[in-house]
Amino acid sequence: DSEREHTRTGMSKAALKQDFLDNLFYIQGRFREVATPHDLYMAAAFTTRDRLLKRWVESAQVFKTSHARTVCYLSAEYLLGPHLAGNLVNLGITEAAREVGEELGLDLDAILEEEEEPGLGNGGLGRLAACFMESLSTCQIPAIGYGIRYEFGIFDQAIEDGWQVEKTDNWLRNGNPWEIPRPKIRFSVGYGGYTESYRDDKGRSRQRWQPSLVINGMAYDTPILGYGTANANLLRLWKAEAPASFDFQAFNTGDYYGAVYANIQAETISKVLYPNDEPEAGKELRLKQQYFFVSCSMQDMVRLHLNTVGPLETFADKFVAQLNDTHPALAVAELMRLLLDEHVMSWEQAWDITHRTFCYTNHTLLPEALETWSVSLFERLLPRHLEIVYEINRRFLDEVRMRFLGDEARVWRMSLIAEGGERRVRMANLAVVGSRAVNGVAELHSELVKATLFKDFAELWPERFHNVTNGVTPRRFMVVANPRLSKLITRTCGHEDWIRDLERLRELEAHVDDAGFQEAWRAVKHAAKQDLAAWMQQASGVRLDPESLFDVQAKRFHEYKRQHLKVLHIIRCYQRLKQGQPQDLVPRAFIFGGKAAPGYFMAKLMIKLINAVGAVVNNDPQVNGWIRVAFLPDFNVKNGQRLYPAADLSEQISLAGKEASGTGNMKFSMNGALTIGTLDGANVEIREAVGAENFFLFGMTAAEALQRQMTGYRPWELYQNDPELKSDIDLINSGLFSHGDTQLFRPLTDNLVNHDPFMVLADYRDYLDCQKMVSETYKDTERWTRMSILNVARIGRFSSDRAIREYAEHIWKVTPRLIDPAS
Ligand code: 26Y
Repeated sequence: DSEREHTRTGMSKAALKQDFLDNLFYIQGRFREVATPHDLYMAAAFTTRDRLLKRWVESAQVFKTSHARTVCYLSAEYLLGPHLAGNLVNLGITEAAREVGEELGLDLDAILEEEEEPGLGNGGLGRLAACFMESLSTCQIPAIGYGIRYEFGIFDQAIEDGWQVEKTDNWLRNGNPWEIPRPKIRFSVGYGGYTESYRDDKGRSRQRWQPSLVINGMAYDTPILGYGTANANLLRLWKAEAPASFDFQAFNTGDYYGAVYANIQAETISKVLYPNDEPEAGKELRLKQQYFFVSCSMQDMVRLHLNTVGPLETFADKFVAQLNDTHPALAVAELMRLLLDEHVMSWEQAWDITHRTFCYTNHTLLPEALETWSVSLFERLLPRHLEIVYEINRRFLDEVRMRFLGDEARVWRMSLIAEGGERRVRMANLAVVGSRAVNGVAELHSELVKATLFKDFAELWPERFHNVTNGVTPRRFMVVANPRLSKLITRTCGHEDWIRDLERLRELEAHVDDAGFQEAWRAVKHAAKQDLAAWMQQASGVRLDPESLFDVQAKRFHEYKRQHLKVLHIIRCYQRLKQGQPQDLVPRAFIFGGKAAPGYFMAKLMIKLINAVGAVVNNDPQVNGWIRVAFLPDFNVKNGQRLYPAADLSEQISLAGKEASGTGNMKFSMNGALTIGTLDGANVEIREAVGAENFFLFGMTAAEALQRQMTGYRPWELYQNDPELKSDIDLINSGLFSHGDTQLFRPLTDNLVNHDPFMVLADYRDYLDCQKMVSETYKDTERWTRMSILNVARIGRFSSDRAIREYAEHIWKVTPRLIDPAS
């Protein structure tokens, strides 16, 4: 009835309040006086969801009836972060919700704090997928995100005695109000068994796969709303389960335990996110996960096409599928299998469709991070897919041979199968061969992709290679994370349009010399620093002084990201202070956040070192007014949102050529932090955009680093010849930070002095000099403020809306499809 309709979808405070109370009553079974904070959160979430569903269902109807070309984003990770605050912003009802809360005696911020974030990703790649889903909706492009509904996401990080300790992330424990289970959207996924030839009813010889194990994937749908639009797209995540019929056989033979065990085995597949951001050789379960979600997704796309458009000949006109790194690259072989074996197409036609469907984004050049699977494992799990990969390879290598006569070395390098030693399937090569477009994630990275990793492929198919520089959504990383800054910007520009058109931040430039605006700008930053200080005190026990420079490095722990370079800087500051030379210093808080892969020993040792240095520095009254070291435990999306607004300085100090893009660099800069960074990834473009004079640049270029590596890099000579560097490293080994244990950090220091694969020592001196400049600049408050304002004013390019528009135009060839908000 229309009364009810209004309550569930109306945007007035009265409607919101009524729906909130209804949901509290009818879904949570509670009245206001006995509701727990969790009940209140659930009621708020359902009230918000009601409004999402209206937009989502209408979007789905329009997309279906208009046969809209649709982007399918295939990603093993979505690092979504909390839904509620983002959805309130995108619906434009944050203030209304706050006021309704006040009328009911409730604090909206406390309710928002209740949400357990879905951490279905490791870091940059997973968060990028989440930003892209939001921007796809904002840009009104029909899209489906496909992935895995991990029961346990990225582990929660605790710090005990300075070490990282991993705790399971039981994010579904209290229920997930944002997802809609779809028990009728289920697909079977096979593993193992054998393939056989047979003759079909027309007498043609065909191949078919008889798997030895079949499990089910069930869809769980989450609506993703755009900002200020009625467009909502679909995030469809698959949960693995045993087929219902599975247990019968076992029951008949009396094997009750076996039947239940089989169930558990099937469910294992979507149980947990692998917490690594580099492949571990031979992880069978990971290959099973990849095939699981890829198979469900491709079957779903085929089903949708048959239900709406019709014959599969036009599949690639209806869909474009974006491979988020090689993790879903099996989709190429799976679509081929579906078209060949299930839909009886010729190889030529199946390949034409498949190849026109896929595009692939590369996120790394690090050779150790490139996925390969041993042929024997691949064959055991996916025998039919291996046949298909071999056939793709055979035809592809013939093309290479024809084009480069007699160049067998090239054929060897480009093959989908690595030979020599254990034979392995190269997923990156499969992704390139199976896609019509390949892109890197920043200009430098995309150039290096063509010049190094895929050099042979770029020579064969130059037109296939693109760049799309990453971006992040300003809704989450400005409006949600930093309401004070957002309000100041809106007040200063006189409109809110910058939120959907981030280039309009440029209008701030007109105010950069306005003393009153500068003052307000500083007040916003100061308030954020106070908030962070208050939170850090209880989260880590470290007291931070909001007057000091907040110097932040927050990202996954990795040697290439060089958190240890930052540590050497801290130790240098400490030694200078102990020697009574604080002239060129300003009071600083060194703040770190980030998780290490549980099996990455060196990264975990870096975390321990930071906490060990912190324990000494923070307890030394002689330096206490000057420097502090804080480790923010459990860096995730929610905690990131606390961090970005409070940073004065953003550390982007990877060895040039190693960080594909980086996206934290953008989030910091959007919130008015200045960057100290190398010419790596998107740093290069950020510096160009904000102006070289507003960016602290140091270090070798990618070319210089390469050059130096080739001409023989000898870190021990640097160590011997720079007395300050030597004394910093020696201080670590002295046992000062380890209660006299001179061996604890040896693996780290020995590696630096003897190998230093990421050339920390080579950039040490330049980094310290650059940090001196940072301190001097910070002393000039007005200059710093101007630089900070200009960073924000010129960061508009790095909105994920811009990135999505580039993909849409150059790669996907899709156009927006407006959903009428009034319908
Ligand atoms: C193979 C598997 C274990 C695996 C899982 C996750 C491998 C890699 C990853 C994650 C990679 C990742 O996060 N890469 C980052 O992608 C960002 C988005 O493009 C870039 O900004 C960043 O430079 C890159 O390191």
